[in-house]
Amino acid sequence: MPAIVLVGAQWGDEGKGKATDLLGGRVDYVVKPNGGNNAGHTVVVGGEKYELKLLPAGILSPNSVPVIGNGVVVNLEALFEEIDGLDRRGADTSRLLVSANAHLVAPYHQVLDKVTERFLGKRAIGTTGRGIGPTYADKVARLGIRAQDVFDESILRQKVEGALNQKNELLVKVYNRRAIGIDEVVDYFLSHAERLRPMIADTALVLNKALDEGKVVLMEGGQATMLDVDHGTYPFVTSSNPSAGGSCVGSGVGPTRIDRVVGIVKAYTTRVGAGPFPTELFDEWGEYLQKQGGEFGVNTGRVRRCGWYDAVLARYAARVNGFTDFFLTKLDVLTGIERIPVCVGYDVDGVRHHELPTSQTDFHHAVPVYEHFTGWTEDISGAKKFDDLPAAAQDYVLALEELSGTRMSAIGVGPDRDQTIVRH
Ligand code: 2SA
Ligand code: GDP
Ligand code: MG
Repeated sequence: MPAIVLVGAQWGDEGKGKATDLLGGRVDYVVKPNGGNNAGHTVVVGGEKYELKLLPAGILSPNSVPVIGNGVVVNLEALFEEIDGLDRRGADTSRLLVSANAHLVAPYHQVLDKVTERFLGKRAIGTTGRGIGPTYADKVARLGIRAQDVFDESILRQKVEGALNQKNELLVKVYNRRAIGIDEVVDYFLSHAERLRPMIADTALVLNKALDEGKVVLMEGGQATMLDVDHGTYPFVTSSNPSAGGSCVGSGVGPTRIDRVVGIVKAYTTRVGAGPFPTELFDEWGEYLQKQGGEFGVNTGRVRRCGWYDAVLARYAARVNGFTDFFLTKLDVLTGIERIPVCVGYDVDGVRHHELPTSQTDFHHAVPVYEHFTGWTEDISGAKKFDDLPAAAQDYVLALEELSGTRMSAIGVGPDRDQTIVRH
């Protein structure tokens, strides 16, 4: 039986949380394969709003087992805080599994994230400040601390010492900060070990066995394609691989087991943090989308930059992820706009581009070429079927489908779980 992958097609906050939650009722395992508590997923169930950061949105589906995969970086304090918050609201978090191989965010990673950003000045990435980049950097440099390490004090101490030798050099000599003591870090990890112990599993084994038994596994990518460290707008990216391939690496589920890859795409575009964004709006329309769409970071509260739908970007995402279909979200936010622009190409210094420019410098200078579509004024938030949408809204969706090159199988018309049109 199949594994399904959900991937953000733009710069994040497309509504992946809602999409997971919607599919979660029909799946047995929901896995988070990448990212950490930099993510922010809002799920609205029966008018009740949940904001998830580190946990997969599938934690709200009572019939599925939520899994934190090996590709995730886990901040233990944030994990337990989030679990406590959900427990207080009556959600059942007892099924959660955490990969023994997931890397842990250490207190020094957060310090480094913040000082590095400050030192970058104008070139800052605009990270969430959660220590995500430095934790992944240590993983690749083989200086990381994994979840399983907190159960062996002597190994833990050796690893912390190794990491701190390097970090303290940097903190003290380059950043003029105080050195961090080994004991304080070791004690921090040990203080969380017993609570973590029952959650730890060989999650790749669990997931592959489940697939063998015909169960359905959903992989919920964090962040998005354009924030992918390989396929995004480097260096203005996160430090993991949110694209579909990253789901395999971050979960231990091989590509041959996946039979559906859904791209979550917003009916317009947003971005948090720095970096190129060709369709960004600096006029009253940007403010309009920001207000109507409630575009604030779930995690940091930052105002999201807003712009029109970029079909070149959507096509790029469809290509690098191999999307089988798109889930189009927030169509309702466009209600009331007379003529809706959609970017169909870029002009870079007089040269027309139909695909993303190879050079990042060109992408920085890309001026969008727009086609305009007739808008609608009818309230669409109660639409249940595609035919319930006004003709102009149907045409807009069909045009996006055509321009983006992939079928739009579901359409979001409001934040609630039920406000979704599924096209058969
Ligand atoms: P980091 O912290 O190292 O991952 O930051 C690197 C870049 O990745 C962006 N990024 C995000 N963009 C959108 N949404 C994210 N999650 C939160 C949300 C964001 C928030 O869902 O609202 O609350 O601000 C997210 N996480 C990382 C980040 O902005 C940097 O550009
Ligand atoms: P994620 O990071 O991709 O999970 O997305 P976020 O939760 O950060 O941001 C998406 C926001 O859009 C959340 O506030 C959702 O409740 C909301 N949302 C999702 N789908 C829809 C939709 O179809 N219409 C409207 N109006 N809001 C939606
Ligand atoms: Mg988000």
